Amino acid sequence: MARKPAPAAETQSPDTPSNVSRDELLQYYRDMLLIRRFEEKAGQLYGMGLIGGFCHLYIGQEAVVVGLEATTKEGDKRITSYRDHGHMLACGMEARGVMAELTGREGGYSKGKGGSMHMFSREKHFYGGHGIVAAQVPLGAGLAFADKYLGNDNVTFAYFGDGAANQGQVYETYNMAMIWELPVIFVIENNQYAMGTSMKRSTRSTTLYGRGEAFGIPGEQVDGMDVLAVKAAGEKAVAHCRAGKGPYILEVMTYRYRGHSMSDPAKYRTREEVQKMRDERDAIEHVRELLLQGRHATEDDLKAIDKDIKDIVNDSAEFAKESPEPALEELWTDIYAEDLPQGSAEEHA
Ligand SMILES: Cc1ncc(C[n+]2csc(CCOP(=O)(O)OP(=O)(O)O)c2C)c(N)n1
Ligand SMILES: [Mg+2]
Repeated sequence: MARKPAPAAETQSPDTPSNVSRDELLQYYRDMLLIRRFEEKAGQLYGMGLIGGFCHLYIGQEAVVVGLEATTKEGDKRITSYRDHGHMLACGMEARGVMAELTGREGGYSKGKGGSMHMFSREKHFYGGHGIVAAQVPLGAGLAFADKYLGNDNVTFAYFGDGAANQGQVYETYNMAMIWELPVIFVIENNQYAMGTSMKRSTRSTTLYGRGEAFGIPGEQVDGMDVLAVKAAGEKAVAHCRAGKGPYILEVMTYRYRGHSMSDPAKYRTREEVQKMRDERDAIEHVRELLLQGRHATEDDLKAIDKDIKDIVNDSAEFAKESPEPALEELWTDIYAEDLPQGSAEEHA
């Protein structure tokens, strides 16, 4: 493969950073592969008519969320857009529950009523899943505000795209987040396209993280096809936020291999462009090479992982197919909150 091939050696390959353990690399390989295989399966189920509505796959971007999740601790929060299945799997939500939600079944995280773009897990501190471009950015700042108010050291990751970065509410949020020194990391997943519009057509300033300067928010650009680079940058951002220094911006340079959604004619880029990224910059292939060249794993070890992942994904698809559709009465549930924390709305009126 085209990433500078390192010679096979008895000792660790020169391409393998010395501060990364074998277990860590294997974990990243597993986590990224789970997302990729899950998304491939979701694509198949969509093709079979088992998934309705919109479905935005994360294939190609796996290293972003896996690298950043590796920097989190219990209590940290995450919120993202409609391209959300990878984020759910990476924070530990069950493949079964995500797949069943995609197919609109009772066993799904939103009991089959939310679908691909609207899933949540209070237990894993995953706050969606949002279909309105950039809507999750102010909500993410709100989550961080809650943690600051409660006086803990949790951090919120608010993920959004390069297209969303042109929304006005992002900058209103930047201003308030900085004024209040909120512990929020704004993660711009710059995959170079907003639906069918390339960054080159829509944006003259190409360093999106640099826009934080106007508000006094530090940030940096990161290679999002390198999970280790993402993790290293994430650690820096997390340390900044946990130390109470306010928000941080990470612009993670990545690429999606599939269409914007399943109904994308993809006329805005060439097949060659996509193939080149897959061949030369694939994040999973990168870790695979580090594992093999560093002699951390054999082809057979990796095959065993591939099989495990395939089993998890196939099981999730079977579960999704067998789970019933939600009962009609479910239409009337989950509309209003039933247990309001610390007093009701009337008390505060
Ligand atoms: C407020 C709003 N405007 C337009 C849309 C339609 N829309 C959905 S996704 C999208 C592109 C967003 O691109 P980007 O932020 O780069 O995220 P990506 O899809 O690349 O992950 C648009 C315009 C929407 N959902 N919400
Ligand atoms: Mg984009």
